[in-house]
Amino acid sequence: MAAAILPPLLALLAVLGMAAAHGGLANYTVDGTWYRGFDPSEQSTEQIGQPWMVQRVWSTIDPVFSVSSPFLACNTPGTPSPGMSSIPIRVGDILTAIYWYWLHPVGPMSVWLAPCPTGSCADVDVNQIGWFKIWEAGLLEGNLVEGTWYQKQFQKWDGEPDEWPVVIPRILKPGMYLVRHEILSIHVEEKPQFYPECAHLNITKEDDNGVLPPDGFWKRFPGAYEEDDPSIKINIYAEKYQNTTNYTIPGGPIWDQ
Ligand SMILES: [Cu+2]
Repeated sequence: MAAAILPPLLALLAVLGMAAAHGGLANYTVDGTWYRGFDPSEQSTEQIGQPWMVQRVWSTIDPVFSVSSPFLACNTPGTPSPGMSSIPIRVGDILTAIYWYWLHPVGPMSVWLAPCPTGSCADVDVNQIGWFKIWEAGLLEGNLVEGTWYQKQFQKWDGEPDEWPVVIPRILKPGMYLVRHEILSIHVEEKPQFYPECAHLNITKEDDNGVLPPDGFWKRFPGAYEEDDPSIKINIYAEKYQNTTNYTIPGGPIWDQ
């Protein structure tokens, strides 16, 4: 019975902006293989330095609130774990991000890639590299408050993992990349919550004919977002939004080749 009662209660708390619990990206899967991410609730000494680690370190489940924070890139601190590995994946494959009991219902989600310039992501400063967006989803139907966002739709609440699948672009140049998953939750009035996590990818391709996006798709974190963007600093409960059924996802266009 408890399990049946808990989800609506948490959903209600989330809508009221009172929920203390946040979260993040726990695991990745590719073609049935699971990769473990960092877990802020576990001892960091048992995770940092482990060869199986594929995700950058994030020490708190709390959101990033500022578009100018250096931690907007890959959470706090977003540093690499020494000796960490990368997720092997081919262009055209599906990378699935796994969350457990994601709680917030409102706001857009996006996935970004950044090529690691030296051929290794180990020493990359996530604030200094160029990122491009390969996927996004926002409001699917209805109005901003009561409508269905992808952020709500991907939640399961039955013990099954919340799955967020994204295809690696088929024409992408192979190489070492950082992947950045971001959930932006906007259920609190004019107080956006960013939940970014990053992992290392080793993207392969049968030939070397891949490309990178042209100018106009490249962004920095911080830098990709404006503080006063009406899609970010927003009060979704305002009367003017009562009948609004469209929402512009911030961060510019996706490169969806
Ligand atoms: Cu939260």
